[in-house]
Amino acid sequence: MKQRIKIVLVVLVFGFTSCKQQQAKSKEQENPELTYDEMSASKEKSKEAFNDAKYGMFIHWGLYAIPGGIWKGKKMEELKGPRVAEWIQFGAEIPRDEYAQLATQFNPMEFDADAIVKLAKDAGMKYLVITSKHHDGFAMYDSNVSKYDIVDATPYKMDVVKQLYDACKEYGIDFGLYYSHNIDWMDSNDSGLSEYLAAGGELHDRVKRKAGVNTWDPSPNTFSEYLDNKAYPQVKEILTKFPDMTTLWYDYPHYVTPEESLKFYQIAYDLQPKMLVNSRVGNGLGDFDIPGDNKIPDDHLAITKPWQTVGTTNNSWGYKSYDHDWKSPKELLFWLTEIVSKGGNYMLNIGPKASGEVPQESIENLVTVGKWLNVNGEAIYNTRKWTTTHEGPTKLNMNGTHTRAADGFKVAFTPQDFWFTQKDNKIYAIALEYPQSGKQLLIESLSVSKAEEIKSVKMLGSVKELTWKQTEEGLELDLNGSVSNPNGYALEILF
Ligand code: FHN
Repeated sequence: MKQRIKIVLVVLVFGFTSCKQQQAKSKEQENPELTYDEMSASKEKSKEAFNDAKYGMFIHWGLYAIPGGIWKGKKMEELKGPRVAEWIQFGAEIPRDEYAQLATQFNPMEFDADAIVKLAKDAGMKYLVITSKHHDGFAMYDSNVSKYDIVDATPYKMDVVKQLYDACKEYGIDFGLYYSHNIDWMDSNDSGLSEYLAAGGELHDRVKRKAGVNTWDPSPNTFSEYLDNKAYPQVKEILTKFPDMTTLWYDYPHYVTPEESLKFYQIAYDLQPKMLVNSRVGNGLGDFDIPGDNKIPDDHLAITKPWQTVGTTNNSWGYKSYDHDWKSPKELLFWLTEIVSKGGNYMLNIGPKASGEVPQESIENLVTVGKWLNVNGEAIYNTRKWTTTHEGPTKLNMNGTHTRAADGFKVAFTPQDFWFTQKDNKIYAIALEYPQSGKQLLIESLSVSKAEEIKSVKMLGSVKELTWKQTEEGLELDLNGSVSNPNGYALEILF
């Protein structure tokens, strides 16, 4: 009898153990520790949607809109560091307590989230990303991690990020957030520069200049304490408060370690596994690349990830009261078509004033581009790059915010300038200028030897018949006076 009880006990213990192991295994199978590559590879559907969207709104808004680029009579150009207005605390070396006093003046009663999201829609933009916390460390949402935020520290007392999130959900615009994870002039001490150097970080120019580092009034805590007590918890809270995001846009990762970059990526994946994280999470990670601010890559064929150019409507991200160098609709259309013809996304920024109003010039130019997209959007959205990106005499190299600000934009496109995109059995040829009436056009990239046999050619938004012939020289074309939009047109070429 004893022997039988013993056997039963052994069977029971074995059964219990293996059941536990099975549970553990199934739990493990449910949440296996994925590698970074596996996490990123699991987002293919989101990457395709990103590549379809093509065009979005960036919003830089914070306490820096109050000075608007001028501090105690000095303009950004008279201060150290970048000329962009959101860097004013760095440029003027404003002590943390003095800068934080700006919060007591921040009361943007003109802010209208619905109007901004409707502007994005009217502009033809498919997504929106706003700064939840920029380098100054001030949160534009109601943070439970830090009271240095728009609800707890200002007379306005409302959460503008939540208002925009809700408006995006209502009007069908995808929502994303920007978060400055490395640089925080209020709480990140030296932003990890000393750890970076101690770990043998490369002593390149930016490091030598201590770029972005609060050297004038650093917080007393360590950088690790900043990460553990502010950055990681705030990223978790924004991904929890705003649970349906398409992108998380980290920025300026110059002193974070590979382990820290991976942790910021992992936090995002754990909370919103379908959401894309940009490459400025740092150290080579990220689901989509950022070639640079106001920079269109020439080596786009070498970019293996989805990519996005971010641009300004004038030459500053944050509101800069005296920067009136607004990009015209024609210039903005150039940026969009050049970027999309190379297979990229364009995220174009607005910098609301301290009042919450969007500069009128931004609104007008974005709406004009939106009217062009109303007619020609089929040549932009959901397309992919073709074998040729551009044909014609106007070659431009857009190489950064500073150079665009210095050089201006005095470009005259010609009717012979064409940018190309493709979708299924269609090629689109986009032109920003019409030919003189009666003037024939020749699109050499569409010759019989360079392209398949063309079945039809039409101008989007026009019902007028075009006269065309495909020859060894190219596609010979007469628009017969067709006009679809004053800022240019798109041809749909069917094969
Ligand atoms: O330093 C920031 C800057 O203020 C702005 O946010 C841009 C936007 O891409 N990112 C950093 C500079 O590249």
